[in-house]
Amino acid sequence: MKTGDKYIMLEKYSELQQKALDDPEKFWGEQAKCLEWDKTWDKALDWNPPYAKWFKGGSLNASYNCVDRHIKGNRRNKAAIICEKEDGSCGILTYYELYREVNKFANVLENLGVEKGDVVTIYMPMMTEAIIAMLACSRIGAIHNVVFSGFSSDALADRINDSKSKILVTTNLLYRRGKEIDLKKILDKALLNCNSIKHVVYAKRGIEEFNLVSGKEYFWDELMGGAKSYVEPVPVESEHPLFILYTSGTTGSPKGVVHSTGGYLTYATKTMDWTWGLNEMDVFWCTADIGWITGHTYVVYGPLSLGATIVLYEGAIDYPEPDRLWGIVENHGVTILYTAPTAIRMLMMYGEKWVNTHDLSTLRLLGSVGEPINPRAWKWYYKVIGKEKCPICDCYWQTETGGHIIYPPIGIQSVPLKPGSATFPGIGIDVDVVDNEGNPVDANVKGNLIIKRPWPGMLAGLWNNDERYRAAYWDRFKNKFSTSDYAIKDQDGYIWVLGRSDEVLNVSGHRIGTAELEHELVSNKMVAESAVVGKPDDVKGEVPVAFVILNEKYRELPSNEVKAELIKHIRDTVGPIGTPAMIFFVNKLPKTRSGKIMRRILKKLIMGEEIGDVTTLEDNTSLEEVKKELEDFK
Ligand code: 6R9
Repeated sequence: MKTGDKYIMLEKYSELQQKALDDPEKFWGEQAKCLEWDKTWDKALDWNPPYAKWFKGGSLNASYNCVDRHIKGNRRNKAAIICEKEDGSCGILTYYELYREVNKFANVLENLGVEKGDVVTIYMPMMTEAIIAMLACSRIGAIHNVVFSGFSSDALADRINDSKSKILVTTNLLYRRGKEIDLKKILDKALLNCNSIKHVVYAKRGIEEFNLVSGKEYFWDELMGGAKSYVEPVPVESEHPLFILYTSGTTGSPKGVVHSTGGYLTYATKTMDWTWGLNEMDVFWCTADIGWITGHTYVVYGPLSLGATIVLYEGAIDYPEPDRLWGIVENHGVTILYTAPTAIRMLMMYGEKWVNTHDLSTLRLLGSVGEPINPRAWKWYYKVIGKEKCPICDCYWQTETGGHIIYPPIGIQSVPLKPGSATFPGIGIDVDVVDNEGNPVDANVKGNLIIKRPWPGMLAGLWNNDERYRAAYWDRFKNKFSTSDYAIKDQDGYIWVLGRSDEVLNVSGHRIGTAELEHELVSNKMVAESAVVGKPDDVKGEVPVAFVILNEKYRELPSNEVKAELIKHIRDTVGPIGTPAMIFFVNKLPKTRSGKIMRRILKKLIMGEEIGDVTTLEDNTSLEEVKKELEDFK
């Protein structure tokens, strides 16, 4: 590897990478020994494109690997989870305590009739019970389906129905910015449309009493009171699904990404180690919500499999004051902080004075994930937070990849960093940047980021949707994995991820399909047609902007009222993260002659850029109209 005229000596990384790519089966077979297996596999990789079976013939249990094996040794009384709530209250769960809770809740699930292969939906904020429920599912071979607690009733109902989930584990209240949010109301509405749900378990909070449907709904505490303290972990086949996690796609409804037990857990554990090089003194804080993949891999499975101490914080990171996050780092002695560029930009906006009242000297590594980090935020993070002593680990990956796939392997050796680049392909990850025909592009030329061979963390499939699995990831580049991201490889081999090449927005690091938002907008009786595009935003990275054609009879209504109604509608159907930052009313949308909305043009108009070639446009008046709306807005 070369940088300018200096050669970068990444011997350890290069050596491992060579081994991994020369003989992947042997390499990954050796890596999988980081876990305890009930039965060793017959074959490390069975690749039948586009399906990979990792560690075929082997069996293991994820909860055993995340709790039982630690309590047998020195980590028995080590803090597993330091949990802090927004009101300042704080608790610690040791590995032994976590073990007991997981066992008891596994028994609760058994008593409710949950069996291996059943789907359990978990709709909870960052409370320890959510992690306990996840691990309890894996203990008995049930498949968890965590739904982000900020999602609306419709989004929750869709995910329950698509996964045919039998059980819902949840709570009645959310605490956010000093307020109590009534989750029960959202749940009641969702449950009206969820026939597969047989039982609901509420980890009740607050003083408000509420009635339960007898024989169907229960309180967590009551069930735990009568539960057995030990449940034998069920060894499952390596390919057995550990979880489903829904994520936005280019078209239609969200996709149920399925991750297997053996491959996923091996990859989560190894990338955790290769990225951060954890030691027993570390306090690891990944601020991602467990409703996203980052929460699955780097709040729960990666750290707990390695026996680390994690911080779990439920609340806003700038509440009650803008220094909340820094206070948590100081109070718990966080050594590794892993957060998103959107959070960094927001905290940067508040200014250094909020940082400098805190002792952040425990920090040794700083992570970034969710979107490309802009150099200004990178430098602030590096200088003001890390005091130029902590490397920035910019980790690129996706729900589908299970763990980091482009990241600086700092756990192995130090790496010269370039602000804005996630550096090199991860160990065992064979990436390339190619043109639309699949031919590699030259250095510094933008292309599509693909992965040329399987890796253990890759998704096992889409829940009950093989056709979509092939179409979304494997067809375009003939059995090579398409990430749907644009990237550049520079002259030194550094990869720069530039953003999505499809119709998916990245709002505060969260994926939202424009198709999903458009679908919900037109489900409102006032809307005839809509087009949603992303607009760059200083803090959130990107925000949705909607162009809407109203049905005739609603056109005379005051536009502010209609806007408010549509925003409410999106909040109710998609959730607050989908809220359009702007809504424009038009009579026509720019379309191709074949009737496809030209979002590319709308985007350019919003950005004030040259529109370029519009020969395929059906009718120019639509453009003039959109331009006028935007002008009026200014
Ligand atoms: C982990 C996660 C995936 C999309 C991905 C890409 C963007 C994530 C990034 C990044 C540049 C990084 N992305 N990390 N882009 N640099 N370090 O966020 O998963 O929610 O599935 O989103 O996020 O566009 O395709 P997910």
